[in-house]
Amino acid sequence: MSKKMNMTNKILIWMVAGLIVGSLINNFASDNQWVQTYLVMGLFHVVGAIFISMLKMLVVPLVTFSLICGVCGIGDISKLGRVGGKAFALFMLTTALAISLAIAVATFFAPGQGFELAAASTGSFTAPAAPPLSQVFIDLVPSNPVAAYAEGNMLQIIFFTILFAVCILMVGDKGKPIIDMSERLNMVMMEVVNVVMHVAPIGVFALMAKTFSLQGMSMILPMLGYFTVLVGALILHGTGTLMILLKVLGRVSPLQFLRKMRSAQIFAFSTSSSNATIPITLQCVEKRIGVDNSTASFVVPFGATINMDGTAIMQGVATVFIANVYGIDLGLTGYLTVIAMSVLASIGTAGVPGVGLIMLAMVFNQVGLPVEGIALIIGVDRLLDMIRTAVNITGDAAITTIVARSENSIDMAIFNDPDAGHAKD
Ligand code: DAS
Repeated sequence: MSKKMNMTNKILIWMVAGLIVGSLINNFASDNQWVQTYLVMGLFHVVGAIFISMLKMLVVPLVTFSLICGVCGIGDISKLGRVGGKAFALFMLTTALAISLAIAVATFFAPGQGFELAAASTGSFTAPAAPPLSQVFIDLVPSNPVAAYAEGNMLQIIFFTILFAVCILMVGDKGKPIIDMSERLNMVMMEVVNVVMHVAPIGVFALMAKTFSLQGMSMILPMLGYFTVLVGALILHGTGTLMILLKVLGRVSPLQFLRKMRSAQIFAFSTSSSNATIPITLQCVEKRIGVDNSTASFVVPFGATINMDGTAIMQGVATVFIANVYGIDLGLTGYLTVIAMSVLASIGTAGVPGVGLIMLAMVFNQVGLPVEGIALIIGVDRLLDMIRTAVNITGDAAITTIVARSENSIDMAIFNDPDAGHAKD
């Protein structure tokens, strides 16, 4: 273990400090105008927003250069198809397992039965128009790649960058300078990630302090049944299903994997954004777990965009909860529809804060549940979004590891070294 406290533990301590400070403010200074204006919505909000922008700033250049290196590193197009096919199949499998587990657990504990609607804070929720599935597939292809990069449209960026990188391979030696340049640019971008990691403790502190200042625990009380069942299902999936798949299919130690994924999970928890966490997930998967760039650069951004096990679990539990609250019996067909819709909905939505609620509206529309029921759970969703985003990126990294293992593109010496790839302090 390195003598100086490693960056992950430093970030963890600052995260807990932010949680404590935020909870104290919520309990003792929630009506203090000065604290709310200058500390919570001033200092904490500004520092947290700057930190999230710094993370988002990394995503497009890092994914682009990393993906070009990765695809060109894979070399043959058939392997690219194999890696993509394995990753996609595993993403769909784990999402379906996640929501099935969620529905089973929620049906067993039946949150929402005998629920006093008046007790809960019913905010308002108007579902944004969800794109039809056909449009999701049409939108995969960027009509203007520059706009896709400018807007950070991850699926379109992945589509165009892979096509561009495959064509670099096809031009043979003429493409070599582009590959060399991309490798250098990718190295620089990974160094930029290290620089950003140095401000992470402050950024995570500010995000946590603001969230817990505003989001008091009292909001949870009327929703305790929903909250505990959902957190229980998330923990079951994150430390159960995913770890069993990692052990059986990946043939690696689940405990060692979780130990190596801590910093990415802390970032995901603090930012509630799989997309913003991509640079950290990539760094963990490559430098701490030992997955080759050729696999990690493709599967990690792909997963951050289409693989959301934690979100699927929220959709499963929320569906059972709202059906119970409104006394609606969905029946087996209804739940099978929920499972299918949730898996498909996750493909077309990006990993950003709150996207789970938009997908939930799509699912409710499909099975005839009242979309306004989402207003019941909106009060506790911010905290739950943090936990399910950490599960989302854990699933992305676990599947990247499984695929890398099956392609012999993981350095097990790095995986087994507890200190490998610690972010430079
Ligand atoms: N915050 C989303 C993510 O980034 C997950 C969600 O909203 O459910 O993965």
